[in-house]
Amino acid sequence: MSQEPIQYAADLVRDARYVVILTGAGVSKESGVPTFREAMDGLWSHYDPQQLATPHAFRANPQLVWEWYEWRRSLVSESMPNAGHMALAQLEQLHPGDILTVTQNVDDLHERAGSQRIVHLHGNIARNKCFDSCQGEPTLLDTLDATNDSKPPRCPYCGGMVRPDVVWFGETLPVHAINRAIEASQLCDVMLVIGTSGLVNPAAQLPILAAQNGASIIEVNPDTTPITPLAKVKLTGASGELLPQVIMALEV
Ligand code: BV8
Ligand code: ZN
Repeated sequence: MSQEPIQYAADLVRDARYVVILTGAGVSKESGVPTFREAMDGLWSHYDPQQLATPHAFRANPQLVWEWYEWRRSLVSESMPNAGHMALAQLEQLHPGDILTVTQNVDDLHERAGSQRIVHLHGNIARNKCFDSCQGEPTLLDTLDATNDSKPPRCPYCGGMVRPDVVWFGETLPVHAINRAIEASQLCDVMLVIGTSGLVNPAAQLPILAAQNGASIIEVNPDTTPITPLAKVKLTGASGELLPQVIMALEV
């Protein structure tokens, strides 16, 4: 890619008081974690993720949904942060002003890359909770009864089904997370929008909110998305290749 858009993006970030980094599944793709719409390869290819990631699907076929998450968890645990995650963690260190990473991803790759100021809009695939929130919402379960090999496992408090602590379609996002993301989107001068198809709401509204409040949108994505028309700078390509170039241009 020509250096021009890279340098322009770096200049916008350097001059910003408040930077929000909004990421989607694309930022984890080079770590070997399939993007959400690709998370259905092989044995899952005949399922639609939007049909599986719902409370309805879990009630109808708890073992199938549980095994899909077990498969995705194994991919996440075998993966490592890629150069894109590392560049974003470095940006958090380098940037003198406010900076916040708002992720739609349910993996912990931003944390493992060293980013510290992170909001997870859609939960965390590695965490489990009681499907019936029997001790309150969320009833997090950090230890499961290893002797009980039922799929899904059973809640130690109420015997109900255990589910992953992620936000399914048709479920509301954690109030604290979405409120913090909305406030940051209204206040930021620059929003880096990385690796998201911009199809899932309410996350997809955040770049619109930022632009309405005068922020410059920088999109990093090999494809065109509904967010592209809002972008002051479009870096077309893989985040693992482009983000390190932006960081290098920052230091110029
Ligand atoms: C809500 C956790 C209020 C689970 C996820 C009808 C009925 C009910 C609801 C709705 C409805 N119509 C609309 C809705 C709202 C619905 C919605 O938006 N649906 C859309 C899809 C039509 N949203 C909700 O239900 C939300 N809740 O609205 O509550 C409510 C309540 C009741 C009724 C109505 C409203 C909850 C949404 C959260 C869903 N949970 N994840 C799990 O992971 O299993 S969303 C899931 O999609 C992932 O979190 C993922 O991050 C997210 C978005 O996808 P992306 O991250 O963008 O990933 P994707 O694969 O799509 O794209 C990857 C991108 O990366 C691509 O652009 C690609 O080009 C790019 N890329 C590829 N390689 C690279 C790259 N980029 C950079 N570098 C690369 N190397
Ligand atoms: Zn319970």
